[in-house]
Amino acid sequence: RHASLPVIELIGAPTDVGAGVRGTSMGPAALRVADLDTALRLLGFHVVDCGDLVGPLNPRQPAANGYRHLGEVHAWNTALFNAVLGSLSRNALPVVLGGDHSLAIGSISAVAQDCRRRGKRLRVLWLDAHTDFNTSAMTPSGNIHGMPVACLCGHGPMELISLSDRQPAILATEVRQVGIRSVDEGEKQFVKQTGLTVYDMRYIDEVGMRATVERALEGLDDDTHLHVSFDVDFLDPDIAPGVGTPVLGGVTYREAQLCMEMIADSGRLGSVDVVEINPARDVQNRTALLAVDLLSSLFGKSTLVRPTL
Ligand code: 4U7
Ligand code: MN
Ligand code: MN
Ligand code: MN
Repeated sequence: RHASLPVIELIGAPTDVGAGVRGTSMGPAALRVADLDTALRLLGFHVVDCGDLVGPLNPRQPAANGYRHLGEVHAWNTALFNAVLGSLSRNALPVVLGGDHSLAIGSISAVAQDCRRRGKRLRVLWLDAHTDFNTSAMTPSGNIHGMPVACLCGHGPMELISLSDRQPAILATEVRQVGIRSVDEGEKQFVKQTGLTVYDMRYIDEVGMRATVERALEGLDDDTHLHVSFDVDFLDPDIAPGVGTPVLGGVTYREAQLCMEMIADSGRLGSVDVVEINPARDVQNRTALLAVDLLSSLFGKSTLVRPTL
């Protein structure tokens, strides 16, 4: 192990209460079976598996006031907020193993609070097929995993927007979204109105992944904490079938590798969510294995010593 590398703490959050399709609660186990800890240790990191958080079961209820399972989502996020804040206070690098994407409310609320305490700037890189910017007024499903970015920006129920010491937890200007290809009608208007920076699939098609990630990481300085929220439905469902909400036309294997390698090269990575893996929809744990492969690149594995471009 290298003394200069941070300790990586794996925090399992086996929940699917924020999703429409059940099964992401098996995500942490799938990532462990795919040997995430070993992959990161091979890169020289000291890895501590903190095990799984405990929270309420899925009550399988319909939406009430525009939200499904608000109380359960709140309970999981409170536990995760405390776990991530603890990890950051130990100067570790937390990797949240989801679980559905509603977990990003707790993890990023904690990251934002820690940044304020340290006087650091924050950049959130949101890798996803979806913008996750719905509110109760516009959600077509009531599923809170479609709402975390809105909640973090202060648009959501009181219990989810007030986890951290400030409201809103983050500013929309701190977020960059990459890989987007499914945005609901009302959500689209709200994204535009808010001025959220979205690099959608068409943008990637037109300028390429290299220029896209360059722009998404533009302006990072030595004092910026970079949080990567990696929803595996960012990837094309042909290579990542084990997700609850697959959308055609996603990021290819090579594009994803380049994206992860460029983030690693920035040297600013401070925390990660890997969410929405659904082993019940997967084929031979392919999606978790792919996620581990990509997380290795995110943490600095590179295949070649390459010439300067
Ligand atoms: B994910 C959806 F309607 N937008 O709100 C919704 F299409 O965390 C999907 O990105 C949300 O996987 C997907 O229910 C949430 C739907
Ligand atoms: Mn292992
Ligand atoms: Mn998502
Ligand atoms: Mn998604």
